[in-house]
Amino acid sequence: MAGALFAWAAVSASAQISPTSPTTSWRPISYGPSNPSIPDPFGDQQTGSREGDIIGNSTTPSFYTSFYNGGTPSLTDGQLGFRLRLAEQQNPPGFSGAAFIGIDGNADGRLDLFLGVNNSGSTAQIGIWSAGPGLNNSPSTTTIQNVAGFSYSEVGINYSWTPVNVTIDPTTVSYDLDNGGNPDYFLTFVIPFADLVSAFSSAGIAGINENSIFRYVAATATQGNNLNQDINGVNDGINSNTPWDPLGGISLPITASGITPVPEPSTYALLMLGGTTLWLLRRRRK
Ligand SMILES: [Ca+2]
Ligand SMILES: [Ca+2]
Ligand SMILES: [Ca+2]
Ligand SMILES: [Ca+2]
Repeated sequence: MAGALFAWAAVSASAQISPTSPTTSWRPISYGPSNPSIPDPFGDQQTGSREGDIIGNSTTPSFYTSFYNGGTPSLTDGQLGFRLRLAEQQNPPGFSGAAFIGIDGNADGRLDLFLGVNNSGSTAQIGIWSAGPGLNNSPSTTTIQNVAGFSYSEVGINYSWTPVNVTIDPTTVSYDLDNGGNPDYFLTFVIPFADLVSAFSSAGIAGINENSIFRYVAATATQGNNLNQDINGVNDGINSNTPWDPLGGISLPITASGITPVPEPSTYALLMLGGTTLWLLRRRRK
């Protein structure tokens, strides 16, 4: 697979990630050939305020990643960051909900771990949570452990809640994409990559490194143990039992370091077709 990778100009790989750095040093995470910029409609959050409404359209990404390789030959150190575009800030100031990035790290369609921010309880934290006992292959089967395996205080070097302006998003065409009358906000967080590798190992997935191929689900929540607010790439769908892939709620494969793998087109088409066919067969049998 490594030979099939093409090098992406990794603008952010050589410097520590700054949570307030401009979007030009972040990579949009793609959900499909027709959705290169990961749109998500505004106003489709199922509960809670518009502070948890993920927004993006065909020219303005809703979801970004950034990777720093640690400046060493090791493939398991450095930092991994994520950024979501949300519709607005509501009182009180600061991000008051939760946001999770679910990762399928072994290509079986099931989310294995969740990275994210949980400001919904008494202690605001960035964390890595194990998946719970559910199937974790669709919104309605997703479960998240209550207690984080790794947690971090939110400080300037790993967290930012910043209104969208010309400094942080120099290329945007609108600072208020949802036309709600209030500036959009970026929620950005960064975790040590070695802790993610360790969490995967604890989840029974060994050998994860910066070249491992992930697929991401991004969602907001009003509480820490499920995805009950807004799923990126999907209009509504919070209670759906449609698997992530046919639902459109999971990214295309991307390495931890932010490179898009290029599989043999025929292989990839077969994989996609296989997953969808299985799902259709299963539905028909009900
Ligand atoms: Ca939305
Ligand atoms: Ca998995
Ligand atoms: Ca807005
Ligand atoms: Ca959505």
